[in-house]
Amino acid sequence: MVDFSYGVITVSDTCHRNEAIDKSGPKIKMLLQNYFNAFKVTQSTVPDEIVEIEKILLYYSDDLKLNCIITTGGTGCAPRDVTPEATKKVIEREFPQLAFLMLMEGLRITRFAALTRGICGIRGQTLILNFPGSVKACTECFDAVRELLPHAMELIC
Ligand code: MTE
Ligand code: CU1
Repeated sequence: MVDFSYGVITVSDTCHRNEAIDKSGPKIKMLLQNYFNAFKVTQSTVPDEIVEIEKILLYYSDDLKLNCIITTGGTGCAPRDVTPEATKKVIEREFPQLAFLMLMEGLRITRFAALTRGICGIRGQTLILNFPGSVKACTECFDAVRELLPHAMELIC
């Protein structure tokens, strides 16, 4: 398998301030390592601020040129949930089918899956996916897309 590079961004005010322990970021990293033998996983935690999220997405895609970025958190409907808005600013091509697939699979498990507004898209050679913030939800989202991620990354670059 081609050696793809990944970025995992935890979007959370409390994790950024060290008031909560980030469990979802490490979980996604572990899933990437387990399923894709991913060696290159770059991780960051940023607060729920559009500018901060946008900055790290641009850095990961334009500077580090990672093949795939997965964000976790900030996708709900609370006032500070702005990850989809930040993602919308950086993507050049929308990829709503991936978000749709995650929603469809999520709905088989819980109706609460409809409470995420996460989006997916492509910037340059980087695929960007928004996952919800809980370990349960992001594991379910990963399971929904993992089979087709390598092929999608192959096509993008
Ligand atoms: N998606 C799946 N597959 N499984 C879940 O349990 N939880 C939902 C939703 N998406 C859930 C899910 C809930 S309860 C919320 S509030 C939203 O994700 C938003 O999460 P976030 O704001 O932490 O990103
Ligand atoms: Cu919720």
